Amino acid sequence: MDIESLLREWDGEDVFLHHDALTGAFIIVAIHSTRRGPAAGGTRMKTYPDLTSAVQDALRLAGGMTFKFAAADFAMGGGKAVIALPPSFDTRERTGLLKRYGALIKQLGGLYYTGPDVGTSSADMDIIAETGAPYVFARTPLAGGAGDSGPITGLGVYHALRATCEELDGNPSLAGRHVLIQGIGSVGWTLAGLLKDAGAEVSFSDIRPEAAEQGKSIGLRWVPAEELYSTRCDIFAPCALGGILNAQTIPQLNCRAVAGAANNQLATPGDADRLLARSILYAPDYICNLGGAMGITGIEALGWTREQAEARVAAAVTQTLREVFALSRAQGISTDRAARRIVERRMEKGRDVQGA
Ligand code: PPY
Repeated sequence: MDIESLLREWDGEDVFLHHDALTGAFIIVAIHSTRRGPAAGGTRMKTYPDLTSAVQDALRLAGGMTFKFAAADFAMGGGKAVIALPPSFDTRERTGLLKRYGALIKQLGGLYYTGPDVGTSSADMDIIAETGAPYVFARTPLAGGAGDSGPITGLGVYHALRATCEELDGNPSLAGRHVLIQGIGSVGWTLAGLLKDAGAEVSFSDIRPEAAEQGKSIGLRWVPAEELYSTRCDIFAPCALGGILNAQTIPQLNCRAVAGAANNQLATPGDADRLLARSILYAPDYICNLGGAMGITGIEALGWTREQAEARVAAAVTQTLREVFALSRAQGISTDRAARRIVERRMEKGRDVQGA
């Protein structure tokens, strides 16, 4: 796929492309939908094989944000930014690049609000906000923000696992269930802790060598990467990068359900049907992981306390997943398709509310 076809086929509103001549980085800001409110979504910063894959990632992630906010029934639209670093990026250039990126956000004048994603942190949000304020979520508490979005995202994913267990056999408890987590970064780590506390058996895999020791130190069982997909477990929880549910991996899966934090887990929409055909229950990713975006924006933009945010995230994830599972069961359609129908209904409602 080339950039021209990607843009022509995209169902979003706007894409901004900026070349940062000082570093050679490309910045892509994708505004998927402002129908329900200003477009919000994190900034992903990493190197990509080429500009086309960076644009493709930005477009797909932005669409996911629209779904996430609509699923949460939240008055916010979907957007996402990608900072595609050159292969030879000098990390001493990072702060300058983030400040110039902030200036770009400022220029957009509130069309797009950013936050953290893979490759960026709350400390980075502080730097971006030096020029990009006030359109930056999840700054550090010292700078007046709500801090890391990982823990509240992880809490939402935990409730997604409970709703998934409930759908499997009527019992939401995680006690005695075997969960396999792919990636124990900020979100996976929170999830692992909550699962252990609930009495689950937790295994994990992570491509970072230091993570193996970290996980084992709290009693998680290490699974080597080559055994990851075929390991027998109750729930497989992808909490790393996207595209991992595909024609190669789905036939290997040895689990009853998939529910995790990673964005864009399905490589293609058809992979949802592949899971359905194998009777593996799939909890759509953008519902499982809506806690970060909903919780942080709720605290910062709507003045929720952390306790209120946690309660609302738990309720939004649980209720939406229950609706999705019920529709999927009633109509014999994949959970992905069911979730899209439900979200589209909420999008229509958003249009009425705002009189657009
Ligand atoms: C996501 O959920 O994928 C995000 O982009 C995280 C986010 C978005 C907006 C504010 C805070 C966190």
